[in-house]
Amino acid sequence: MKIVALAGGVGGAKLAHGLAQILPPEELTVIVNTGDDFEHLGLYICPDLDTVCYTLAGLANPETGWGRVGESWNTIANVEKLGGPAWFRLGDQDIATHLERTRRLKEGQPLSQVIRDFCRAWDVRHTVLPMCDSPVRTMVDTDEGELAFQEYFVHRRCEPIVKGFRFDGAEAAEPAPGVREALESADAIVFCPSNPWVSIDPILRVVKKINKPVVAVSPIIGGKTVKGPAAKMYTELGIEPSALAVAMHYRTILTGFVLDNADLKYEEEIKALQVKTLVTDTLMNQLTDRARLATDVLHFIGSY
Ligand code: FO1
Repeated sequence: MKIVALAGGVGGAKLAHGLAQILPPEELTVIVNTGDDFEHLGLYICPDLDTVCYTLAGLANPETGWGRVGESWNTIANVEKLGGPAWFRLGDQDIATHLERTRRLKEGQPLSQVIRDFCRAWDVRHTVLPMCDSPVRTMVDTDEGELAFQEYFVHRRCEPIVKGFRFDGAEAAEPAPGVREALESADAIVFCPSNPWVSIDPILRVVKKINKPVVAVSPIIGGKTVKGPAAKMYTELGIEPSALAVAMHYRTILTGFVLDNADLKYEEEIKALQVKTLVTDTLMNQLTDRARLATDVLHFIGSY
């Protein structure tokens, strides 16, 4: 069964990892949000791509979900000592990724090629694609004005009140090489449990249309997000955060929806949207949970 997974950061990477443990490399393509990318300390940083690649490679920091396992922080500590911007915590091993990516991009290599080469070096055998090669920047409209995504997310710790989002460059962006082909040859598309507003929406804005069955896994469990500000964003936008709100968010393209046992009460309302449902344990606290949830999702798709 050929699957394309759309993913943002940590939650998305976990399910992508689960899918990668079950599907052979030729049956899984992960398309990753690049709206969070930014330039910092002269380096080109792709947090979601790196999180997905490190996770699939078994190199991710298990505590944060982003960055590298066994990391040291000498460089950023010295940047801080010199009075530089140390609010975005770049580890020493991670900096090598940004240095080499920046060098290659400056040479004129497209991001998709850089990621393909990095995946080969890290022994990631499934295909990981950026949503596009041209820069797209997620901008967060807040009560304190418009903020670049990492400024809002990391520097301001998601404190400003969200009023909306803009994906600068998304309309004009062409999907990266391989993205359209993967979507066309897929049996189904899985929206990983990533933030609908700032992880999945930017990808959808770039790929523009999907003509395949779409199964989304809710990133909201019991009204809360496991990690990140999705629930806070729903509240600030005047929508009660819930699995139902996520299903409503995707309703025009959704064929199936996976929600947690804790949200069973929403199943009938989601079914009423003409969406098939799977109610299961969606928390991925342990490594083994990833393959378990991926198996559930694939069985659900297979039962269509
Ligand atoms: N997230 C943080 O909350 N604080 C950080 O200092 C931070 C550093 C960082 C460095 C490299 C990287 O690839 C990711 C990093 N992240 C950090 C995570 C990242 O900014 C967000 O999780 C995503 O952009 C949202 O998906």
